[in-house]
Amino acid sequence: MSLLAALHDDTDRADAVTTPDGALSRHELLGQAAGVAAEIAGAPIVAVHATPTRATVTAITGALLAGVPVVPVPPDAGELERAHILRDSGATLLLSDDAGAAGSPGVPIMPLTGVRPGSVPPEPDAQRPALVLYTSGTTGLPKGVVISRSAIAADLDGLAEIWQWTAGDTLVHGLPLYHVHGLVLGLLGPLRHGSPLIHTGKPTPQAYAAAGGSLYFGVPTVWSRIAGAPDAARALSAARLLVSGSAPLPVPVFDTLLQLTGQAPVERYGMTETLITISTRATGDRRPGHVGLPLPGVGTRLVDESGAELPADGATIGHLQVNGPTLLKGYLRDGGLAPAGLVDGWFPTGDVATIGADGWHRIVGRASTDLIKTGGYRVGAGEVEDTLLLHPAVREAAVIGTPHADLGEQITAFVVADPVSPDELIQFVAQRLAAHKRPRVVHLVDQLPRNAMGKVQKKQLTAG
Ligand code: MCA
Ligand code: AMP
Repeated sequence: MSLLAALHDDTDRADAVTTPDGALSRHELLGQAAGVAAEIAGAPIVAVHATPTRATVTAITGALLAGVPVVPVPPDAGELERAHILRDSGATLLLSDDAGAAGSPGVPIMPLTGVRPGSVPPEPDAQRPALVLYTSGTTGLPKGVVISRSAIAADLDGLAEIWQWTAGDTLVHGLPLYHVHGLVLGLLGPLRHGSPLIHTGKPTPQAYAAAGGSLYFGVPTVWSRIAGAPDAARALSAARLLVSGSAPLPVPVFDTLLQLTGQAPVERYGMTETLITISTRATGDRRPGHVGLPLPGVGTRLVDESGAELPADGATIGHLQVNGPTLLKGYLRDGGLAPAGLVDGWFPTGDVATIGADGWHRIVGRASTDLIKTGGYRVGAGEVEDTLLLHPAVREAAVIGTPHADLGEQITAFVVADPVSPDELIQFVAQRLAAHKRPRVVHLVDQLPRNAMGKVQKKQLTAG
């Protein structure tokens, strides 16, 4: 079956994808995307300026039809981050109709206006890379995660099975089209399963309420804002499934949504490197604070620091590892494919969890304090620290996530510096990295707490 199976039934002239700038039927999307595919055929990899627009949807779809891997570039990526993504990925073209898109030397911008509809090329090999998604590690610049077409197909089919996701659904979300959540589930899902997509632009409670869908995706910050807008929440009562993921859904938000909409949210867990691996089902239990059972074909286990397997007794906390058909092919490094970091075929997620005797999973948190989740975005402390250190006044920097009612965690920086204002440092980071990576709070301090080895003691910063 082709990756974007439902798209190939282009007899349907109804709107398949609606973005804030207009709608595309399957017929229009397939024709225009096939035209893009013809233009870029043979390119090693293309970048797409990933705004929630018809042009972005057409560009990504065209590259997938052509079998050319796509690297989506966040539209708000600062200059440092954009240059890194374009250079590191080896992209030879940046597809965009947006006047605000910026290429870089050697990466010209290819507009889509004027591309003529084409005929659909043969389906590329399922093992080919489909996407290269840049995501933060604990240190250094973001890494390109290489995701195959077969991993995406397996994940979307698993989700269709357990969520009873069909062409009869209308999916609504307002998530960015450059991460797994908004792009793989939120765009490729509808193109595979045939459910129309309504992208709301900014995911406000009012936009979700007005969209009238059956299936809604959101990160916990989105659901928390909806829970705080009772009229909007009540308008979602008629939906079939409200799905939350990308970060822990606070129990009070779960409870308020249940109370206002009459239905408990479906929680699911995943990573850029593994796609979605664990989820609550459409039928059966939904338990606050729990993410449910592995997807069909996915294995999970808990291990201790030495790698020894731990019991699934609902109480023992261990490092979560996953395996199955949805794992990454590897990381992009030096123009080639570097190993995926599997341990005996298992991917170490970096999350700590419990698994009950009944197979239910609870994500307890992350093993490292150096990966922060803010508004559902994964941000590496090291990348923000390295950027702060580029400022001439900054001598030392330590970045942590601190609890935040709306965002889950907020980025908080502790900085030793010559005279400089916190605001200048926040703007300095915002210019270089994506907007959500800038610290919300900068504490100027005389020194950072260090141990005898000179290593910064971040736990003491949290306490302070
Ligand atoms: C942000 N702002 C700031 C600062 N930071 N202003 C001053 N100082 C700062 N430090 C600005 C923003 O630019 C924005 O301005 C305004 O403050 C509000 O920002 P914010 O509070 O962040 O809210 P928001 O812009 O409304 O965004 C909330 C959001 C967003 C819509 C929930 O965080 C989001 O789209 N999250 C989704 C992330 C996601 O898709 N993750 C999936 C990863 P202005 O209003 O002017 O713009 S994939 C994944 O995790 C796995 C696979 C999985 O399981 O899904
Ligand atoms: P990313 O690679 O940006 O997709 O981030 C993946 C990380 O998000 C995981 O390793 C988890 O820490 C976190 N995450 C995703 N979904 C959930 C969830 N439902 N509950 C708790 N944490 C989650």
